[in-house]
Formats: sequence, C-alpha cells, structure tokens
Amino acid sequence: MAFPPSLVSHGSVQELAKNLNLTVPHHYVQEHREPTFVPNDSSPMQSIPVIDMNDLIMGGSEMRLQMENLRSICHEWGIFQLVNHGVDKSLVEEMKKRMVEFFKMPIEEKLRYKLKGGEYEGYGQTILHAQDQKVDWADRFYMITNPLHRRKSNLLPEFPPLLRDTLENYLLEVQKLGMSLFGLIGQAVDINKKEMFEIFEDGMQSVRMTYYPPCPQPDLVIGLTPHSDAAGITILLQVNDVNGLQVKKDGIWIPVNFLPDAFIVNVGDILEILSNGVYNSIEHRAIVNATKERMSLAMFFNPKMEADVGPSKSLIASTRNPPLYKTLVMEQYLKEFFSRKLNGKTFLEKMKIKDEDGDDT
Ligand SMILES: O=C(O)CCC(=O)C(=O)O
Repeated sequence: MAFPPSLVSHGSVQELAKNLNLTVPHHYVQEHREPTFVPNDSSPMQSIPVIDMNDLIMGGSEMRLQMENLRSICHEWGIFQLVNHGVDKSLVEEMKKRMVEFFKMPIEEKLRYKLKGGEYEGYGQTILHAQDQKVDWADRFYMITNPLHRRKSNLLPEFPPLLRDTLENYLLEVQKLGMSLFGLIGQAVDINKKEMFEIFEDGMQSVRMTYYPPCPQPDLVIGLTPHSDAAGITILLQVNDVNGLQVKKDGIWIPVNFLPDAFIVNVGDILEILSNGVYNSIEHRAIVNATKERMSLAMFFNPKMEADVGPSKSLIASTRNPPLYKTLVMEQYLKEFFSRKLNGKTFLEKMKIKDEDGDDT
C-alpha cells in the first residue's frame, strides 16, 4: 500500500529508557495532557462494562435481553471487557510469553524489522507527520496480517519461529472470535447478518504489539496518543498485567483495570459509521508507569479492501434514517486515515455528512 512519506523517527524508547539518570527529551514532553479522573465521594470511579461471551451465545428467551445489553454498551461506552471468550488460555499465555521475548531481544535483532520512511508496517515509534510532532513513550510493531497476500515478506514470515507460529495460531483463534462478535454486534443493531459477513469476512486485519518502557517522569509523557481506532472492532490483550489504558467517557479519562483472562473489545470508527451513529467508537489513550514496563497486543478487524465503508445498507433500508456518514472504499479510507496523525476522533468527524451551515446532519 503506498502511503504518504513519514519523517524519520527518533529511535527506540526502550533503549533510551535504559538510562537511569534520564531527563525526558523535549519531543516526548506533552504540555497539554488532560488529567486522569480522580474519584471522590460524590463521583465514584466508573468501570467499563463486562460481557460474558457465554451469555451472548446461549440463545433462548434471554437472547433478546443480551442483545439489548450489547447494543446499549456499544452505544454508551463503545468498549467492554469480554470474559469466557473461548480463546484457549494456554495459547493466550504462550502468546504473552513470546511477545515478552520479542521485546527482550537485542535492539539489532528488532531493527531487522525496522519501519522504513514512507511505510506504516514494522518496528519503530510514533509515525511522524511533522518535524515538531510529539512522540509517544512507546516502541511498536505494526503489521497487516490479513489478507495473506498483503503480508510483508520481511515481517511475520521472518519472525523467530516460536513467535511466528504462536502469533499465527493466536490470529486464527482471535479471528474466529472477531467474526462471532461481528455477527452479534451487527444483530444487536439490526444490520443484516449477510451484509456484516460480506464486509468483514476475510477482511483487512492487522496487529500492533506495543512496549511501554518505565518513564522517570511518567506524568510528562503519554504512552499512546488519544485516538479512536479506524477499525470495525479491536480486540486487545494486556500482556503483562500492568494497567495503563484509559478511556474518555463523558469528557473524563478513566483508567481500565483489566480483569484476568479478559480481552478488551472496543468499537472503532468503522462500526460507528456502519451503525449510522448508533454505536460510538471510544477515544482511548495509554499512560505509562514510573517503575514498570507495560505491553499490549491489539488486533484490528476491518472490512475487505474493496468493501464500502459507510452506513449499512440494510440498516438504512429498515430504519429509513438518513445516512449520517459518507461512504468510501476501504482502501481509500485507510489511505486517508494513515495520512493524518492520530488525533482523537477528528478523522471520524471528516466522514460526517454536514448540512449547508457545516453542522452535522
Ligand atoms: O496499550 C493499550 O492498552 C492500548 C493499545 C491500543 O489501543 C492500540 O494499540 O491501538
């Protein structure tokens, strides 16, 4: 995929953070970081909802209630913890172990997969779109994993064999889960199941492995810039039991305490568009820790490259509501998304249809 050129990045934060007397360099310092919510007696801390996959797939008379619950969670929160998700625990544990090993490899080894200027796949840091852009306190490895012919031959196929094989198995299992979730999430908002599958079956999928080193001044930096995902859904695994993910709910940043063995599932912009605004993609960010490293593995599920990204045709036909978002072919949608720096939900705003006064329709 040809993307606009990006600027040269600043190297590895993991290497930088090895210096124990470090003063955080200015290009990591975020002057305008919004504060994390501090609970008090009148405003206790909220936690993101939990969904049990067994409840969603059991069928029967309870099914309607479960669908209503799923719909209201995807509308109000756009994120949930998924327990009893069915992905084999030993595979998940193996995946975590291999990912920890990956980031422990010497920098020279990791640089074999280095992100090159103008590309978005590989190992590196925040993709820069301007010389003075702030850089996240994290090293990342991002790559497209599906369709298979889109895989870059120098990335996954060249991984250390144990990591490669485990990741392949993990992707297959999480893919099955992702497709089941699309069926259910579509059903909950009355999108025709066939339409949902035509869009997402064998769709564009990608993964991001992120390593957040400890930072001597954690309040000065950000691990992951606030953004909503361009995806349909994201299935996120916290790899080493150190929390750091935060979500913006009603204008405030609340921390997510991962439940053991849960995945975090979040609604991305494409699902917001497809549901014609019934679902909400959640803005999220990651903060870092003064003493502990943190790692996460995100798997992004998108439509096929040739699919239309726009309000669902079956939903528009059944509700007769006007479409609130434009329609773009997925390939074009991604090009436009990646050509901008991450910035809250600004790209989704661009997809909204405006009236003559420039207001949302
Ligand atoms: O590290 C996390 O918890 C969040 C990761 C994430 O949202 C991403 O990679 O897009």
